[in-house]
Amino acid sequence: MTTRQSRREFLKSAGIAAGVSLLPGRASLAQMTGGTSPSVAEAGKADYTLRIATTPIEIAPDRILSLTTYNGQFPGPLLRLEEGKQITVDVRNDTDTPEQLHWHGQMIPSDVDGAAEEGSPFIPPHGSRRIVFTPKPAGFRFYHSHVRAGANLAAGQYGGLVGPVYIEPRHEPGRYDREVFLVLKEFEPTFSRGGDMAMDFLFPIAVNKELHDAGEKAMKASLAKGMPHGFEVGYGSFTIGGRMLGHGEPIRVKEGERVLFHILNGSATEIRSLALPGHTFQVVALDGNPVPNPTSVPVLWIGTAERVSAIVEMNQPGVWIMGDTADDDRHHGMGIVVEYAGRTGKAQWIAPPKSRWSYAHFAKPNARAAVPDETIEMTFVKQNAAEDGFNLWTINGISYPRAEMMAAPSYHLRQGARYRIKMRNSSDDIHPIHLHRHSFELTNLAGRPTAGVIKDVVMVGGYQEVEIDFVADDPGLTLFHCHQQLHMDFGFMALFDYA
Ligand SMILES: [Cu+2]
Repeated sequence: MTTRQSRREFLKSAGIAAGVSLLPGRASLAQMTGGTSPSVAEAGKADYTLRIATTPIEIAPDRILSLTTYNGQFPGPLLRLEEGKQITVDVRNDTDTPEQLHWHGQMIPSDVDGAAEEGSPFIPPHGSRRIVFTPKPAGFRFYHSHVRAGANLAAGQYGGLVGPVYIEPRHEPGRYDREVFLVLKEFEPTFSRGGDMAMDFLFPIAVNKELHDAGEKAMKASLAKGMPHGFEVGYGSFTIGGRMLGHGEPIRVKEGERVLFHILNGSATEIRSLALPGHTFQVVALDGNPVPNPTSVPVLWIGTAERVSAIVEMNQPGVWIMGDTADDDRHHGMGIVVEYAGRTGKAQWIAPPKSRWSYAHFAKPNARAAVPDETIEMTFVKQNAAEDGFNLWTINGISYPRAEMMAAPSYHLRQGARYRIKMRNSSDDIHPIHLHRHSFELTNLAGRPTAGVIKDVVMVGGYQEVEIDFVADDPGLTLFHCHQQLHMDFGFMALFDYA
C-alpha cells in the first residue's frame, strides 16, 4: 500500500506549506523576471521556477538566520521529475553575485549541468537563465549552488542553496508504506584551526603506509616551520529539514509501518551519522541507485553530498530522537523526533552500539567488477595552511587554478571506454569525491575488491586507497572534485574532456 501523493497534489501542498509558489507555470516568466529577457519570455512558461534570494529562515523559535535560498525556503522545494521527460526550469537570481545551479547526480549536458568549470553559463546577478534538459537517471538526486565560496562563509553551499530531486523510477526499490525526505544541514559557519570530524567509522580500516608516512612527514615539516593548522569550518546550528531538533514537526508514524527515508547530506563540509534508537535502517539505495544487497544497519554514515535511501520498520512504539551520534551536534540541533501514534512524552535518545560503515555491506557478495580499458592514478595531497592560512589541495601535484573557471582538462576520455580511477589519499582527511555527469561503480575499498555499488560520491578515508570505475558515455567537459567546499575551493578539482 503506497500512499505517495501524485505529483500535482504534492506540488500544491508543498507550495502551500512553504508559503511559496512552486506551481509549474503559475507565474508568467515576464512577471518573474521583470521582463528583463524578452527572448526567454517569448518561449513560454517554464515547468519550474527557482528563485535565488537572501531571506530570513527560522530554524527554531526566534532563531532566524539570513540565508540565500531557493524560493524563500530551506531546503529548496522537492522536485519530483520523470525520467526521460524533458523539463524547462527558470532560475532567477535576485542576489548581487553570479550563481550556478548544479543538478547533482544527473547525466545531462555540460552547459546545463551547472558548473562554470564545465562551461555552464552563470545565472547573472539580478538576471535569470532558462535551462532545458531531460532528467536521468531515476532516483534520489539533488540540486545545489556550485560556486566557489573561498573565505566567504555566506556563499556556496554554506548558505541555504540545497534542494532535493526525485526522479521517479519505473520500479520502486523495496516495499514501503510511505516515504519521507530529509535534508541534513548545518548553519552559522565559523573558521577554526583544526577540526574534530569523526574519522574512525569507515571499514576496511587499512591505511596505506606510504601515503601515511608521506602525509605525516609533510604535516610535521609544516608545523616545524611555525605554520598553524589550516582553517577548518565549524557550525553553530544543526538542522534536519531546516529545523533544529525539537523545533520542527515530528515524523508521525504508526506501528507496523515501513517508512522509506530518502536522506541527503546537504552539508558544505561535514560528514553526518544518523541513528534511530531501537530501529535499524535497511539501506535500499545509495546516491539514488538501488544497491545489489539491501542490508540493515544500526547507523547511517553519510558523506557530504551523499544520499542514502533506507527503509525503517516501525516496530518500537515510543517517542524517539532520530539524530546524529555525535552528542554535541545533536544537542545543537542535528536530529528530528519520530513519534508513534498514541505515544506522548519527551523524545528519547539511546546511543547505538559502536559500528563501522562499509559500502561493501551493500555490494554483490563475491562479485568482481569488469576489467577496465584504462586506469587513471590520482594522489591527493594537502599543503598545510599554504594559501593565506587555508590548506591547498593537489591532485598529482596540480592544484586547480583559483583564478580560472575552465582550466585545461587534465584527463582525456575516449567515448565508450571503461575507466578505473585509482585514488590515493595522502592526507588524514576523509574526502567525499564526486564525479559530475557520470555514475561510477565502487571496485576497491582500502585494498579489498568490491562490485555492484553504483554512486556519484564516495568517501575516501584518510591515507586510504579507493578505486572507482566508470564508462565514458556522456561526452562533454566533466568535473571531478572533492565535495568538501573548503577543499574544492582550494584546488581539489580536475577537469575531464572527451577526445
Ligand atoms: Cu576533500
